[in-house]
Amino acid sequence: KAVEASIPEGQREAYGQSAKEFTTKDEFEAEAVKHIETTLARSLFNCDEAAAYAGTALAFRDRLIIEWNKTQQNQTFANPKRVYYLSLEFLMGRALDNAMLNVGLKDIAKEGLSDLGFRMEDIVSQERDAALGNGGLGRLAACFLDSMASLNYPAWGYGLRYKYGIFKQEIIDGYQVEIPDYWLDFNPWEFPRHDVAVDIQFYGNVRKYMDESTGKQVSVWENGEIVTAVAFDVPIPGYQTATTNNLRLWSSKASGGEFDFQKFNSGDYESSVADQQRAETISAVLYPNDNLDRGKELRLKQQYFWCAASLFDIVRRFKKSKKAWKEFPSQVAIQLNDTHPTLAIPELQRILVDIEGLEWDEAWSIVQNTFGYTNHTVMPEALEKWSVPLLQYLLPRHLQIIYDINLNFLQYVERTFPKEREMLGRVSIIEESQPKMVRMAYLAVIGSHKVNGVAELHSDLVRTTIFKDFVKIYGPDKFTNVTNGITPRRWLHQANPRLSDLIASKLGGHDFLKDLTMLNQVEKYVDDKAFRKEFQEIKYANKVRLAKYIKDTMGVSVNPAALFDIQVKRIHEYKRQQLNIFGVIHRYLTLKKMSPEERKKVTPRVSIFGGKAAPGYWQAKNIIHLINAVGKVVNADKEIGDALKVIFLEDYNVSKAEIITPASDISEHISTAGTEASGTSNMKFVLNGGLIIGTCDGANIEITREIGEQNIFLFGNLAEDVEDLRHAHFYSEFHLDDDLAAVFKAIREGMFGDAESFTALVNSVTDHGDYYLVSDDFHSYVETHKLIDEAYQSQEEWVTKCITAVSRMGFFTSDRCIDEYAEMIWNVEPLNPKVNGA
Ligand code: F58
Repeated sequence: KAVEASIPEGQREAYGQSAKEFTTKDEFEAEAVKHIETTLARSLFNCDEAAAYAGTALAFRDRLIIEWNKTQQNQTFANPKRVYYLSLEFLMGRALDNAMLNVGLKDIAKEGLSDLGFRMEDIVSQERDAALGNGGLGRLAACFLDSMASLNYPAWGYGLRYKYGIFKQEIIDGYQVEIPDYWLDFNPWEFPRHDVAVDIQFYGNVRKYMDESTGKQVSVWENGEIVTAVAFDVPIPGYQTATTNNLRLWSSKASGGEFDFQKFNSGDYESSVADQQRAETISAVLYPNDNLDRGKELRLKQQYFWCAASLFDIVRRFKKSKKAWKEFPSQVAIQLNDTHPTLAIPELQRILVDIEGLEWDEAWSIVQNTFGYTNHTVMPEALEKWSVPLLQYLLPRHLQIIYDINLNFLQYVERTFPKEREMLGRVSIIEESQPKMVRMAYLAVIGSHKVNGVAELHSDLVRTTIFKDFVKIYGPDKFTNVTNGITPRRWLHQANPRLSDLIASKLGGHDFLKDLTMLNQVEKYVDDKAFRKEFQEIKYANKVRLAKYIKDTMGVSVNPAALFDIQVKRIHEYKRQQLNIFGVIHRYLTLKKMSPEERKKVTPRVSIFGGKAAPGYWQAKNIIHLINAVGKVVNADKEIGDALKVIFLEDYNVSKAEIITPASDISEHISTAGTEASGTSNMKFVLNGGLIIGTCDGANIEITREIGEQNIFLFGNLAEDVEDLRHAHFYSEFHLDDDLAAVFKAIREGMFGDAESFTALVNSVTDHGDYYLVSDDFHSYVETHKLIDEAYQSQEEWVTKCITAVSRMGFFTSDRCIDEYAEMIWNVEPLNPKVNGA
């Protein structure tokens, strides 16, 4: 009814019968062919795989956009409270396979493509990854979008449309080389909205005056430079639901058109083009650092540009409803994915006070009730700070607002804790350094009503370390935990269809993909012979697929019957790929000492690594170099043969993860205790029937609790002991583990080529305090790998562990996360996609 009434009379009849959706193979083929022949202007006679991909993608895009329109209409009419997920990163990967599975038409498309002479795998792999993220944080945002749509939450993602995503990695002579990732030459999944454009201001000055009519002080931010934000919308289909949500990405362009014609006509070509390029630079590249804050001006510009455009959009949507401002937090929940969008806090305060004329306190209460903040790290080098002079220059009004927020906050603290004056300096948003710095995490805490960590241990550390004083000030309830999760649609059903189908065959269909706790019913089959056999065959087939990929891309043959030991994630000292490769060297030295007979008894291994190092992170690049150098020697050693192979997979990304994850026997999650906030690949590997070796860190702890201690290989020192150990390295005698000393000796003697290039890596342990406790944990790491070798020898026990573990992974779906956020932080409810006749 509501829909009807709002449609102009003449258009009512047409409503609902406009665009048609294909449902059969023939209809799909017709749509795909139409796109190939018209949209692409290609003849079917020279339709190659790229064209077939494009035709298929465009056919599915049409379908999605029809659902998208209905969803948005439905949300407009129902006008429920919405969630806005602000993330500077969305690591989406490929969209076609996901779209086909979510709308339930992959089989139809497969038959249709086969009619046209194509294989589904070849077509799907034509697509470039949308790689607008670095690692876990960006991928989490992508899983959350999938879950929010699948659970019918009225939710939008807001991000930046980088022209260049995370760089492509090539390995040349064992070294990482970065290649720009220009991914937009054909991207059928975005819809430019040239009509949705917002002007964003930078620089300038603040003028204050007294408004005679109201008697109020008014601040005007003026004389700035304007850059325009243009919206690009990406449809996010839910799994088996009509809900198709929106991811809105902002692209920057010069305001007032392509370039300044005034300047152009007066002969000043260069500066007119330069202005245009300067504007476009804002959304040009994703910063490739993970867990490191570098404080670059362009990064701050990106942050403000995206926050301001998103808030303008959100506020505009709210104002259409004509509700009173105090209703804002009952209509809008904004989640800050780490501190990167923290400028949204002073920006909303600015909109409410300077533009809408609200009183400071009323505005501030709206702000606090609107935002929630998710923290992803307690490591000091990753906590964002911006220099006061830079903020003063780029965003003068925001700096004033931040100072006012800080003043009010410190006055409150002083009143409440009059005897603890030394606390004021500790909790101030402004760090009294030279230059002064704005601590973004503190601003995020103060401007939000809830703060959460991403795994239990991490959330405890958040409460007891970086935000300890704030727990005292606000009470413990403001700080909470939402343990991370992953979408089982992509990370099981799409990446490992055979395992998904095996589970479905026992659970009466694929409903478990929407309620992952149903997996617990799989445990009944742990002793079922046929089930076990099929489970093992699937794992083997997935290993064969990865072995083929390794052969095709690197020319190295690996034995799929060997134990596949995988560590794929960003390269970082805290994640300790160096511990892994030192362990591999130790294994190699041990094998070399054995007789051929002895060697035959050892469980053969393939050690597989993958991951990118930030371009400026020299030590991480040394780790990559060492892994490749070791691989070169070991893989060529005839004496060793299949007993050990060492592989570094180039350019690890989401689509490669979909091939790699289902193929592990063991995967490594071995960060120094207390450093990995959660980790999410640990969940993906276990869900795909692999076991893990890990430290007591992040979500490993909860995975252990769920799947049982006997089904995981834990080792190493505990978080609570890390500080003392580090202290002891400097103030007591440093003892280097004996086996590790032998490894270092081999490296220094040049066993893996130019010893000098590995000096810094070795010295970080021997001479520079071993900050990441590699030596402290080495012995228990090596011993635990021995247990793994033994356990793998008994395949019967091994498969029991794997099946049991899979069946107990229900907790780690991102659907559970989203329900927790919705209930505990956002106070939003799902919206039935079928109401209002949509
Ligand atoms: C990751 N953070 C955590 N940050 O390291 C990981 O434990 C966690 O599982 C994941 O978030 C999801 O909660 C992470 O990926 C970044 O990459 C930032 C990128 C921008 C600069 C600062 C680090």
